[in-house]
Amino acid sequence: MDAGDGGAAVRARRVHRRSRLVERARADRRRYQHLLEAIALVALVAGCGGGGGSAGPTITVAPALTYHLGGFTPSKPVAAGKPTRVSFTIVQPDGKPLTQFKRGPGPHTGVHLIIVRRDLAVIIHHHPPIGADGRISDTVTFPEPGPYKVVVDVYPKTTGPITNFQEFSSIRVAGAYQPHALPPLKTTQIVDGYRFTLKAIPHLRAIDPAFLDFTVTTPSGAPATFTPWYGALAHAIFFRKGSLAYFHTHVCAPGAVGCTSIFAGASVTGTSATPGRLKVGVLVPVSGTWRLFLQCKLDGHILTAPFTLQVR
Ligand SMILES: [Cu+2]
Repeated sequence: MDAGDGGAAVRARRVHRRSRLVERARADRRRYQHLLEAIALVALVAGCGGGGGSAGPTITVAPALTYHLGGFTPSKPVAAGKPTRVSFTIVQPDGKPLTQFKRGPGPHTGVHLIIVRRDLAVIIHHHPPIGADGRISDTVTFPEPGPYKVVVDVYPKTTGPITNFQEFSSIRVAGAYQPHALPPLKTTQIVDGYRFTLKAIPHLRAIDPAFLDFTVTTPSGAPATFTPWYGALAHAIFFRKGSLAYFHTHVCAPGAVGCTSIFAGASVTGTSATPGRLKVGVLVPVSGTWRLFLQCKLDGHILTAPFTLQVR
C-alpha cells in the first residue's frame, strides 16, 4: 500500500514556512492557557460540590461520554518471547465500536499501535488490521519482561473537529523487570550496520517547533535510500521519561500526500529530499528527558534508532 506514496512524492515541492509554525505555536500556547483555565473552573465547581460533609449543595456530574477502549486483551500478564494477541475496539461516545477510519496515502490512517516499555528500552510500532466490526487484533512478541504502556493512536473518519486522538492501556509481561537507565544522548547510533547521525546537539524547548537534521548511511557508507513505510519515509516517535507522554511526527517525501503531522494545530512535518538525509520535526508538549525512536525502512529492514533528548 505504500508503493504509491513514493510515486506521488515527487510531484510537488514542499515549502517550509517557519514563521507560520511559530505563529501556530503561539496559538497553541493560548490554547494550553485556555485549557488550564477550563481545568481551574472545573476544579472550582467540583470544590463547590464537595461541601466537606456539611449541608452544602451537592452537584452530581454524570460520567462524560468519551471514546475509550473496549474489550482490551490481554488483561493478565503475558509471557516474554511468545507471540501474543492484542485485541480491542474503540468505543465511541454512543457506546458503539468505531468502524470508520481515515484511509488513503500517508501515515495518518486507521489505528497505530505503539507499545513501549516503561524504561523506554523497548518499542513496538504496528498498524494492525481493523475488522468490519471495528475489532482490532494484532500479534505482538514482547522481547523482555516488564510493564508496557500501550498507545492506540486513532485516525477516525470524521467530518467534525476530531482528526486524531490517543487511547491508552497497559500490558504486563511476566518475569523479573530489570529497568535500564536511559543513556545520555549519543549523536551516532548504529543499527544493523546502518549509521544514524544527529548533526548537532539540539536545544529544544517545550511547545516550540524545531527540526533535527540526521544523516543515515548504509553499512557500506553510502547515503541510505528511504522506502516509504506506513506512509512515511521515517517515523519519529517521542516518549517522555517518567510520565511516558507521547508525541509522533513523520518525515515525508517532497509533495507526499497525507503525510503532514498536526499537533494542537501546528504542522511539524519533516522532510527528506536527498538520500541519506532526514529532517525530523519536533514539538513536544512539556519539558523533560525524551526518547526519540527514529524508525525507517532501509533495504527491506525496519530499523529503529533511539536518541535521548533534553527539552527545556
Ligand atoms: Cu508514524
